[in-house]
Amino acid sequence: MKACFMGLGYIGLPTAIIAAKHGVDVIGVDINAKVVEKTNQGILHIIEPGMEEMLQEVIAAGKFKAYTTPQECDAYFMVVPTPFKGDHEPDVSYVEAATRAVLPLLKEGDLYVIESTSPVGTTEMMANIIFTERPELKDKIYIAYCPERVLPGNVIYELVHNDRVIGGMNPESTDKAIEFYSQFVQGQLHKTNSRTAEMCKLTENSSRDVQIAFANELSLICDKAGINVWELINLANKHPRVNILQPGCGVGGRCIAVDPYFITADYPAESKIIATARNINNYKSFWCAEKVKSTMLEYELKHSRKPVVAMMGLAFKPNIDDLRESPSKTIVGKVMQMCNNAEILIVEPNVEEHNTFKLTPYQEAYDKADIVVMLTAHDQFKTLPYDENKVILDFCGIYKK
Ligand code: SAJ
Repeated sequence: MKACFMGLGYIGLPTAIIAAKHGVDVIGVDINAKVVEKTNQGILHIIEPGMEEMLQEVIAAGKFKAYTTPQECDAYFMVVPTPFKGDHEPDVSYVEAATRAVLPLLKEGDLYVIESTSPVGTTEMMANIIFTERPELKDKIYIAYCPERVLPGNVIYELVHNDRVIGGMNPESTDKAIEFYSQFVQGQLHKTNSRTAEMCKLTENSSRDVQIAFANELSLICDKAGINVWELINLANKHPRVNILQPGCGVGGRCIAVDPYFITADYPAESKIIATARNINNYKSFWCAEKVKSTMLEYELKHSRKPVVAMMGLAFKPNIDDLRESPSKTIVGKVMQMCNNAEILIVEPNVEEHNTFKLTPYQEAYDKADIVVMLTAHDQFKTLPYDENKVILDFCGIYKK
């Protein structure tokens, strides 16, 4: 079987490489010519441990080649971004463009799969486009939705070992897609229909967002009540049926802070908790920035001089260098705007240079600072002893009990 992956990003490229590694003849397609060129040279344009070696292996074995346009294959996978436009309305135009690009190549017996996170009904919508343009293919090709659910940084393991949900437009399509994925997935492949599979992906990330919002709400209550939220959650989680997540300075990344909007945009009247959770998690970043501001003012009043402030961590979660959609970055931006000439030291030990922020090594920043703001729980920060002489705003539980 020859497979064509449309989109060589954080998910498309690793999936294409792993399929090739398991014996599938793979064509990788990206509209960005630089990405295609780099990929064919064996250079990984994303950060993913172990993946570059595997890319070089599958290129050398003649199992993988990247192009800027799709080539004729037996199976086509849409793994392109689904961002949002306007007021958090999902934008499926990339999925549609990728679908239209493979349309002329489709033939009887082919498999067409969408992996991109998509609003409910997208697979049906694309099937409609396919059959309108190519009516002779009606009931002659297999169409399914199969969302990815891997954690960046652990993709090689998770792509192979995680269970997957596969929803076809009909049972034959589900079976055909399962046949393909079972070539490299060792986790269980669960059968359903396309709408349920689409909703399942949105549900997974919304569930996490709602649970994080609960923890963030607790952190606001505890701040007012004079309770250590980390100790509280730790104690509450001793109950055998309670499992509260950790508060932080907001929710970042491309998935958890985005996917819930795919539900709220289409079902606004019904998705009250999901919408409120989004608002709470967004509000938490705003609250953190305000807290830094008021702490700086208090310091200035007390000491008659402006404090030196260390902002610790720009990445959207611990121990990664990914700053996309990072709440810490937003908070740092807000604090810089309102800092009133105070010295702000910005720290991100996983990044060498940043185009907007001047970075300071973490130990130096910590030593110099009067106010230390812990934004991302990087391991390096956990080595810094709690200094009673500094004001420490620990938004991510570096010093949790
Ligand atoms: N966060 C908290 N408190 C917590 C856990 C996380 O504030 O207790 C914050 C993090 O700091 C970060 C954000 O949430 O800002 C998201 O981090 P994450 O590790 O929860 O998720 P992602 O975005 O790296 O990956 C998620 C995963 N989804 C789930 O765990 C349900 C991953 O499996 C998905 O494949 C991915 O989204 C995706 O592509 O959808």
